[in-house]
Amino acid sequence: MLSGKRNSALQILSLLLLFLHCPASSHNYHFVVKEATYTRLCSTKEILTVNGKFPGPVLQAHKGDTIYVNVHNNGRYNITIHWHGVKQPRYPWSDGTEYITQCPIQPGHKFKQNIIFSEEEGTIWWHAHSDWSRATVYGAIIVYPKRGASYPFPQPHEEVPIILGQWWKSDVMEVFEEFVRTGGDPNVSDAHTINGQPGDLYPCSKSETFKLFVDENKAYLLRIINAAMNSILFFSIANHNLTVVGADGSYTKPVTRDYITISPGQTLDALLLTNQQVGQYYMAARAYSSSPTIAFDNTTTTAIVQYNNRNSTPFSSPPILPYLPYYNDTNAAFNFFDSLRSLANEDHPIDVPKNITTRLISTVSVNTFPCPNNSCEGPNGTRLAASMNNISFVDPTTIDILEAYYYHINGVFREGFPDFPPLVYNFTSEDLPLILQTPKRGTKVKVFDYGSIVECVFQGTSLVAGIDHPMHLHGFSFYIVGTGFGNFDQDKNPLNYNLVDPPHRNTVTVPINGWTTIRFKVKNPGVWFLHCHLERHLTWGMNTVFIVKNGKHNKEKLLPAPQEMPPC
Ligand SMILES: *[C@@H]1O[C@H](CO)[C@@H](O)[C@H](O)[C@H]1NC(C)=O
Ligand SMILES: *[C@@H]1O[C@H](CO)[C@@H](O)[C@H](O)[C@H]1NC(C)=O
Ligand SMILES: *[C@@H]1O[C@H](CO)[C@@H](O)[C@H](O)[C@H]1NC(C)=O
Ligand SMILES: *[C@@H]1O[C@H](CO)[C@@H](O)[C@H](O)[C@H]1NC(C)=O
Ligand SMILES: *[C@@H]1O[C@H](CO)[C@@H](O)[C@H](O)[C@H]1NC(C)=O
Ligand SMILES: *[C@@H]1O[C@H](CO)[C@@H](O)[C@H](O)[C@H]1NC(C)=O
Ligand SMILES: *[C@@H]1O[C@H](CO)[C@@H](O)[C@H](O)[C@H]1NC(C)=O
Ligand SMILES: *[C@@H]1O[C@H](CO)[C@@H](O)[C@H](O)[C@H]1NC(C)=O
Ligand SMILES: *[C@@H]1O[C@H](CO)[C@@H](O)[C@H](O)[C@H]1NC(C)=O
Ligand SMILES: *[C@@H]1O[C@H](CO)[C@@H](O)[C@H](O)[C@H]1NC(C)=O
Ligand SMILES: [Cu+2]
Repeated sequence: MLSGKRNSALQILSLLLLFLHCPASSHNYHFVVKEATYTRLCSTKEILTVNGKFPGPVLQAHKGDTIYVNVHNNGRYNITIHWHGVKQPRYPWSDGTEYITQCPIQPGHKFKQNIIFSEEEGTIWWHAHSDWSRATVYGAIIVYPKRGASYPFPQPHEEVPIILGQWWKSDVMEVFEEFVRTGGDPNVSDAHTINGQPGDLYPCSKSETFKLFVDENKAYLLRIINAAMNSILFFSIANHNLTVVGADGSYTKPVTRDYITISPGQTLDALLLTNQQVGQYYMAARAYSSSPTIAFDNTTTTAIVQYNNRNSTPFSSPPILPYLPYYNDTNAAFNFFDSLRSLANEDHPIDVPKNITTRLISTVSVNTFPCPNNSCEGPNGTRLAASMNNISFVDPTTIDILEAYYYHINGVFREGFPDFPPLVYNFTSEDLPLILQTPKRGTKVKVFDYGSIVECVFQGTSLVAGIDHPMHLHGFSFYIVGTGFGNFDQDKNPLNYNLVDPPHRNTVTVPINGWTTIRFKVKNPGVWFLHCHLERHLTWGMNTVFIVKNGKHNKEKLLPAPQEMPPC
């Protein structure tokens, strides 16, 4: 009798525990896009939000789930919402890229999106994908292991999204319109943010600084997202290391560092062990910016890790600032990126392509167009631009590329994005002739057969100003098999590729005046955007589109279009 009672009590307890460990995940969300009033840096303004929240709501799912988000546009701007890192197998219809996979959701309209998870597990995120609205329209997506499965690391005591962002005092839509109109550089932001807050080092920000309250000697899983528009960031916590266990929704071998580097579009899962003296410690982030000629936001955002203090005596000294690499420390930035490896164990096997069928080399360049009477605000009165293989991408305006492809509407895009730079020159030379700076405009896509095994080399150039480029591919994660400075050498560099445990990511940072090689299998039919995740470069045209044709079998074909897509 007694033992029976104890058993059922234990059962209830373990059920409770299971319930606590299995966070509630709904399958239906409502996103109401609308303006809301926020005060930062001593001034108040309207920003675009989802459900009035900034950062926006957290989506939670388990590996392989499908969830539904009904997006209502109650704001003043056209909008689309993209699920960054979600592969959406055979269903680009919900990828949410303006004029690539859908026409925008116009004010007063709505659009229901299916978020189809497959292999991704860990932290990814969602954000707006129309003009510069993603500056404030973003939030975390947490993908837990399949029900009943556990993390490939000890269960953390708590999990906390840490979303890094960028804040302009003026209306960010005006910053966007202004630099598009003048052809110059966009105004630099006034602050970086952690979970929407600039932190103690900025005026009028102290009382709202984000605080993470922790118990001693516990493990916290930080789900770190770089949602900034134009800043690659260094991030660290005073007196504490971070053990990275995942990147871009794939597990990594644990790597313990005293700082991390994270580019816009990237995510990292990192364990924080609270093994220091009870006290307050700053976490901080600031920009990595390698180009001596490009203006950037050189300010530091902070939040506070505060140990729960049983004696409740106030902390005597102010928190100390952590070590962060110097803003132009390229070695520090890439030393971190290059330290990441796929977990690649029995439970999380990887499959690095070895037998390549399709090779692609693309330059990624900043460019200029001439301007009448040199009246633009780019260098020497030009208009700034950007390109891949010398094509500056132009969005369609009458219909998106996916619908044009699916319904065979001519004249919207053209095939034939070049497999190779149209001109071979010393890509990273200090002084290149000005004639090379002017690209062509076009809406050119690259078409792949289903099942192609692709290797793609991104080659940075020093045209106008060399800089690092976080390249993001929709619909896939890829293996980063090699990277280096200078010009890619087709004979030598492949000999050093990592085909054993390369990191599996959706956004790769191409080093300043350097190159990166990615590999992936093309088994996701659809229309998938490829672009630099520095927002100004995206606006300037450092983009292209991969169209993946249907395979032979039914399971290899695009799913039918939803009944209603937003009209153009
Ligand atoms: C951008 O900066 C310039 C120079 O400081 C200023 O005149 C302009 O008003 C700014 N634009 C916006 C949209 O804030
Ligand atoms: C952080 O890592 C370094 C190198 O791995 C180690 O020397 C140091 O003791 C660690 N610090 C803490 C606080 O764990
Ligand atoms: C950025 O700030 C650091 C100190 O925080 C300073 O040493 C450096 O000169 C600044 N760099 C630029 C380009 O403003
Ligand atoms: C970084 O900038 C400083 C000046 O702020 C300069 O002295 C140093 O050479 C630069 N380092 C690199 C690697 O460019
Ligand atoms: C490599 O791919 C080619 C073309 O698809 C195929 O003929 C060949 O058998 C493959 N080799 C291996 C080792 O898989
Ligand atoms: C360029 O300048 C000339 C002479 O000042 C002027 O007549 C012409 O209208 C200008 N063109 C444009 C496009 O502004
Ligand atoms: C601007 O013009 C000068 C003189 O012709 C030239 O040396 C410089 O490279 C030009 N800069 C750009 C970015 O075009
Ligand atoms: C290319 O330019 C770089 C940087 O100026 C230089 O070091 C290198 O020697 C050049 N390579 C060739 C093949 O000219
Ligand atoms: C890009 O194309 C334009 C137009 O054909 C040409 O003038 C320019 O030199 C090309 N630049 C490169 C880097 O290929
Ligand atoms: C909003 O989208 C519609 C449909 O594509 C387009 O006609 C309109 O110009 C867009 N508005 C703005 C401000 O971009
Ligand atoms: Cu870029």
